[in-house]
Amino acid sequence: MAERGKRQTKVTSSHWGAFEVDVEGDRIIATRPFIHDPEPTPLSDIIPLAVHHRARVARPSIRRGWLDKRDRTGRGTDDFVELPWDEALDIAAIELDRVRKTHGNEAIFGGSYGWSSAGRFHHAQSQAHRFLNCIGGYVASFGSYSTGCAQAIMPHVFGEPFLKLIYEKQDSWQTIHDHTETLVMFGGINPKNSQVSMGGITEHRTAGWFDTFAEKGIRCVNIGPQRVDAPASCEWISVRPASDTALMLALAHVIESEGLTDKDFLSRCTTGFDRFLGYLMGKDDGVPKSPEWASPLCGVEPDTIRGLARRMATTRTLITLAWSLQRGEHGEQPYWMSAVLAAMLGQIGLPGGGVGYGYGAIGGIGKSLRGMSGMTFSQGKNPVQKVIPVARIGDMLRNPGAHYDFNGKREPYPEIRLIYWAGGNPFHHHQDLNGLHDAWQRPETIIVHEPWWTATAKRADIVFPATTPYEREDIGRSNLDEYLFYMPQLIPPVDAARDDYAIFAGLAERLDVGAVFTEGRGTEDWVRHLYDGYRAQAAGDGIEVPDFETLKAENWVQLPIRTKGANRGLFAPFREDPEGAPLKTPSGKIEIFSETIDSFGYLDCKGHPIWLPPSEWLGNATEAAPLHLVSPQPGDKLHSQLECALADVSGARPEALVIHPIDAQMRGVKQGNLVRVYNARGACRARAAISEDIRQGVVALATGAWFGDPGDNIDPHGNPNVLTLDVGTSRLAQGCSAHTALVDVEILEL
Ligand SMILES: Nc1nc2c(c(=O)[nH]1)N[C@H]1C(S)=C(S)[C@@H](COP(=O)(O)OP(=O)(O)OC[C@H]3O[C@@H](n4cnc5c(=O)[nH]c(N)nc54)[C@H](O)[C@@H]3O)O[C@H]1N2
Ligand SMILES: Nc1nc2c(c(=O)[nH]1)N[C@H]1C(S)=C(S)[C@@H](COP(=O)(O)OP(=O)(O)OC[C@H]3O[C@@H](n4cnc5c(=O)[nH]c(N)nc54)[C@H](O)[C@@H]3O)O[C@H]1N2
Ligand SMILES: [Mo]
Repeated sequence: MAERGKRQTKVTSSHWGAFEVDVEGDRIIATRPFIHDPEPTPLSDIIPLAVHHRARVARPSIRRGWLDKRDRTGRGTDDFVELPWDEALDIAAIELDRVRKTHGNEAIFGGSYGWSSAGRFHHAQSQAHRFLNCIGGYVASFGSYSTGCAQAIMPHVFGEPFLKLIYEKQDSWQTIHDHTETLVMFGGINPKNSQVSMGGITEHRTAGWFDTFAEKGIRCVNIGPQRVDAPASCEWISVRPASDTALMLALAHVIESEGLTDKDFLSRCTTGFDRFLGYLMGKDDGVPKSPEWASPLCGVEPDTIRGLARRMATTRTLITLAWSLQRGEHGEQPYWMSAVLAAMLGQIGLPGGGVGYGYGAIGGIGKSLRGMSGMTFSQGKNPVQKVIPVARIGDMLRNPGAHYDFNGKREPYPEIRLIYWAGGNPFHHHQDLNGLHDAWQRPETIIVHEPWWTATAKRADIVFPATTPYEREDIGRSNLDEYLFYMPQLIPPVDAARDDYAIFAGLAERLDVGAVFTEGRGTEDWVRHLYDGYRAQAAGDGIEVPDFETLKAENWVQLPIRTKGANRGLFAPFREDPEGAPLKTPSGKIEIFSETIDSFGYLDCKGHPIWLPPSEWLGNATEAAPLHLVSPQPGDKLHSQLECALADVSGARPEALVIHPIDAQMRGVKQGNLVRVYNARGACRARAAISEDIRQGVVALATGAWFGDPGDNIDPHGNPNVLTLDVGTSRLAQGCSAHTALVDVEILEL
């Protein structure tokens, strides 16, 4: 920690990369890019303002109505009473004890989804899970908002957990550079999103790779509603959101009709093509899925589809999908269909060919690194078996006891009395926030740890102020990064903030499980303990990492794990010998038809991929809601993090709404005008950003603006989740449907 008045500089890590921090006394005064980052991001620039911002939660705070009479109705409107730590912890511990003794631990929801901050020990969600496990368990959540749908569907197709597939088994950038001739990117590959990677990303390189692709003449085609989803050197095929499956079917139809299907690959490495073929060619339903059929659905000319299909079949082609495609109703279909299309091209398992997911989503994907053992804080075992799909929280709160389908199972929702959240902002990340606000009134108690007064903290009953990473020591390390950081404590905790660990240790002690939770270790002991375990495992892997003291002194080291980039992936051995190296699917092959999924009998996810329009898209746009809203990740921050300080910057809020010139003109909207974006679920303010880089009929509003207060009939800062639809992607995956929403826009003020 810095001495008062003395300036010092250290490096720390974050989900968006490493950066230097200047500290003077108790304050962070500036940040600068890390010297070894070729494409540093500006995301850290706001940290000095955010860390010392007036929106920090200063002291433990309890909502007055809850404190006085356990009232549930004032969430988000009541004021808070600040209490000393001991008193607030006593109250929370007594409440946790009451709920578990009266209703059982199945009444506690502790999914606690969210990115919180980088750092291996102070990972808020892991801390929360470990604590709740120590006191008898909690209802957990499955999957993520990022890839929840893919996590359910793709194991049926490829037989591997989706996360394993994308983090360990995909071609590296180097392999793509060396072998790919045509890169077909559904939803683009955007350096803007590659700024972040969970756990850290030190060398940003996505834009640089695209420069080398352009130099080499690799044809890169961005297929989606926004030109800016890929670097400027790429071609753009503008499509309607949610129509990718129709377009992929048409590509498949051309390939099959023109005799370009790799029948040998299909027969050796896949199962069920014959059952899919009847649907594709229209033998089953009388509707051939031809370019002429797809064109009015996706908005792409038949000739463009034909030309692309031929090119894909005659060059080494890698199909990539943004994760956004599965973050919409029926998101299972484009994901599954992309695998079928790639299988028909017969290039799965060849370097630079086949299909890959999320190259532009997370900066770490595609790096050429040797796998290494992780460094994780043990969460213990959860005695409660109940797990809900992560994005079904609103449903769960609204419908206790009601049955829901999920991946072949049918289960009742638990009745939740207490919600515990540390490290996430559901009033940023969930869909239909007005609906969530109503559902949120049902539980008896809501406990939140937060550094800032987010919309979620404001809607809690008990708020514990948490430290930020700059106020505690930790280790920074991600499996997708080749650097290792000692993250020093740079400043003392702001106001009365405590580490999540210390807060949970205080509660655990009061609930008589203090020693179980802490194992007798303080923070420093834990950090060393985790590090020593990691170092020993690394030695076992033949990788030398410095001892703790050396790392601490050096602040960061580059690990010797970079590989030449020849990543042969999961599918190379399988393609060579499908019998000898089978996939872990029931058939051992890529499942174009899945008997398992078929046996579930779901109408919204059948035995093979099909075209299923979502409930809101341009194909059924109405006069009241004629525009499709996509809500991508923000370029200036990570989700809703540090937003309080960004919002102070003059002109920065409300958030920008990207709108096509014709759509703007039809509404009399000019560049920079304040607009109201609305539908039947809600309304928000936004600032018009008129651009030809978006398809006509589509508007884009990035996520992350802080959701306003209850009673606002218009969300002031521009949070798209007042407009989005809170339905599962299907009964199979129940992922979130954030990109499914029709809206209208009107001018608010001239
Ligand atoms: N419309 C729409 N909605 C979306 C998406 C979309 O594409 N469109 N994307 C979805 C996706 S993919 C995701 S991943 C989610 C992201 O949703 P979240 O992960 O919930 O978003 P964050 O803003 O990162 O929330 C993290 C919170 O943790 C707090 N925090 C940071 N460090 C600490 C700490 O050490 N301790 C504690 N206790 N708290 C800490 C931060 O202040 C912040 O409030 O949003 C989803 N929502
Ligand atoms: N700077 C920054 N980077 C981030 C994050 C952040 O908050 N800030 N969040 C990170 C997280 S948690 C995640 S999960 C990833 C998400 O990564 P992605 O899911 O890949 O990213 P999105 O920004 O949701 O969407 C990318 C683009 O997809 C397009 N799109 C939307 N719907 C469709 C569709 O139906 N079809 C097609 N073809 N295109 C469509 C939109 O134009 C959008 O701009 O990003 C990560 N990267
Ligand atoms: Mo995400």
